[in-house]
Amino acid sequence: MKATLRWFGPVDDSVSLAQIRQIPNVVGVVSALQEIPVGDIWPLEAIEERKRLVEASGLKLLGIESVNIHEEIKLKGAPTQKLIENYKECIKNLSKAGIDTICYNFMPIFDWARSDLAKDLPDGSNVLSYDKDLIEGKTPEQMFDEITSSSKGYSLPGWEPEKLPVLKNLFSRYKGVTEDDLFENLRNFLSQIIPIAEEYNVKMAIHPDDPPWGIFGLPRITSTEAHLEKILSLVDSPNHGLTFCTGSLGAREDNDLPKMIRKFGDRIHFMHIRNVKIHEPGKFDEASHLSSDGNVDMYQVVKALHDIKFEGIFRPDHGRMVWGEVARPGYGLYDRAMGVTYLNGLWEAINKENSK
Ligand code: DNO
Repeated sequence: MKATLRWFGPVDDSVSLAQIRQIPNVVGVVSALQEIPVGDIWPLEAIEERKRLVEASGLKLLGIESVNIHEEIKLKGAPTQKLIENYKECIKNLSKAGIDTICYNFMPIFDWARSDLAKDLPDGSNVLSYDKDLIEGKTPEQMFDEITSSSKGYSLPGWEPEKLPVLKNLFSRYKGVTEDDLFENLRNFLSQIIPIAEEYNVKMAIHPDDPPWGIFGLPRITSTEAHLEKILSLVDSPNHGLTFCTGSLGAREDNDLPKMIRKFGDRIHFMHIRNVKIHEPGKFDEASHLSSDGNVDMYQVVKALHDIKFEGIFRPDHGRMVWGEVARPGYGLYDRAMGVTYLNGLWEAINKENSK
């Protein structure tokens, strides 16, 4: 498997490509043009420019995280068809620039959600954390305000400020939208874009819900093994696969991650690997990557990946803020570098054990 880090580009990341280049075995980054409004076509020149920048550092641009899906597509509103055509153009342009993996999600309104972006831990580090009681006590607007105002000035993909003024309207439009409706809207999207992904040799990789349960009464369809199985069956194509995020899925104890990895096998195109410490259902902190710091058994996760001969890209996912680092919540350098190094160690050990 190929190790990458997520990199938010030259003006919106505290971590440089030169720093990433020095982490052992990290061969590339995944990135995005988050300055382009959701729903617009990504111009080929802008993609190539980002690629040139990455390659000049000695790294490769190994995937896009994310080309976000416009809310109208999820709602199958009037402009859906035009927006799907735009999405197809993005796929084509990314393919022309040599990109073969695209991550996206189909979560209504909010991407990931947390009740605290910097919860202090006893060891002096801080982490992103989720407490359903705190979330349920807020209005969506309050949560939106709190999250965007704790971003330390960095953009938070999925939390674009232009969403705030239309939040109420979006919520009213999701009233009555069931999980089945959302599955159908996803099917409508996939049935049109996967043929293009096939033609252009691009692997589409849907990211799970984070947290993996409904929030504010919105439908969620990417939280469990059964959900992912259903999603994969919507369109039967190797180009329609998963971003398997152990931190998102792992916040539910009924998700057996190693079993799911073995089951979904070569439909997994991208791995996000991180740990979570579950306090009780609906309450968790993000943790260091180490198995004993959380509920995800990293050895079993990496072993399952080894068993399926996973050759796709992976990235250590969110890290804690340690050593006084100031960075976008979840995306500092130090803890992610420790995380990926630990994962490389597990992979090496399992690999050597198996080749005896
Ligand atoms: C959080 C990320 C997600 C992910 C999107 C994929 O930090 O893992 O925001 O990028 O859900 O579209």
